[in-house]
Amino acid sequence: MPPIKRTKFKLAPEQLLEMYYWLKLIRAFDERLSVLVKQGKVRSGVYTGIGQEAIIVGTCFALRKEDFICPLHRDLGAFLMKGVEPRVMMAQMFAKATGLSKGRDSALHSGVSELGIFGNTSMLGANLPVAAGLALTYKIEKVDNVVVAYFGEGASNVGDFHEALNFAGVQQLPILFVCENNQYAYSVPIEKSMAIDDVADRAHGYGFDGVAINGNDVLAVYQATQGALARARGGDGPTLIECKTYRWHGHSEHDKAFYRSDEELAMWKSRDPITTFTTYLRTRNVLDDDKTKEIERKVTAVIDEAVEFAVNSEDPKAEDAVTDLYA
Ligand SMILES: Cc1ncc(C[n+]2csc(CCOP(=O)(O)OP(=O)(O)O)c2C)c(N)n1
Repeated sequence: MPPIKRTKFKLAPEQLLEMYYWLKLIRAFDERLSVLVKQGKVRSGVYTGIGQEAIIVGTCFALRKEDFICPLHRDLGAFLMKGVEPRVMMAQMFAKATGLSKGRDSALHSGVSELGIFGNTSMLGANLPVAAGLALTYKIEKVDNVVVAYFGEGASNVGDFHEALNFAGVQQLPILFVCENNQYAYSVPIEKSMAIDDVADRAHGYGFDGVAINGNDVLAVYQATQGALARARGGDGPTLIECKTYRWHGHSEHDKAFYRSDEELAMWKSRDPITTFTTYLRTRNVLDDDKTKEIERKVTAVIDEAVEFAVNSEDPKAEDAVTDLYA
């Protein structure tokens, strides 16, 4: 292979390839789920994040194990990057006894506290005040961990969002608010729900920085996250990073997304975060055909194994429904 050209942010070629692997794995996980749901094998609503992978990879890649994330319905990839095994995540979507919540929720609300993953609730924005509370704990305990809370641009119109940002700004909390602005809240386009262009501007009203970036550029997301994390760890409070992106599929797999045009989808597909990053890696000689094949083979093997595990796992037993309950 020709010599590797200097790459951004002092990331070693191995780290860039690791990012590439995660992008491919998360895409493949969602794509497989999309097929499985149509085959009637998935017992959960499926809200794929296809097209938005750079946000999860760029943010999670910058985290320490101790940092906490509060992911959304579209962020299964964040679970994987934080350390949930793909087979366990798949079993979760199949509502099997081997899944994270042992088949006892609708699959999208489980958390894993040992891995720093907060279980989200269905109410949009409701995770944000909880995330701020978690960040307050870090401040009180004087540890330099950070909380990363994800939300959609739709959720930024909900009261909880504003309360959480206000509190985080007043308390200078170590928290990073990551907006995955995929242009639609279900069928509602952003211009019908907001009178401003950038969700990022909302941070200024609460006394901290908000930046709007290309959410399809994994390195831009990584760079913005690194800066925000350094400020949070150093006691300089929160940051809002708005990542402009697009979801390729409907809101969920049962939504055909007739409310948007083919041209719009095609335009955003031309900005595919994986294709863009592939070009970057190839022009710098970090990635070649052999490496691509090797990574693709690995991804397929991981997903195949995950599906096999989920298919062959036991269903939950009725009598176990009352275990693990809090009094
Ligand atoms: C408070 C509240 N209102 C409405 C809903 C119904 N709902 C679920 S997802 C969704 C759209 C969310 O859009 P956004 O926050 O932009 O995230 P995205 O799904 O686009 O990633 C809506 C309206 C809800 N879950 N909670």
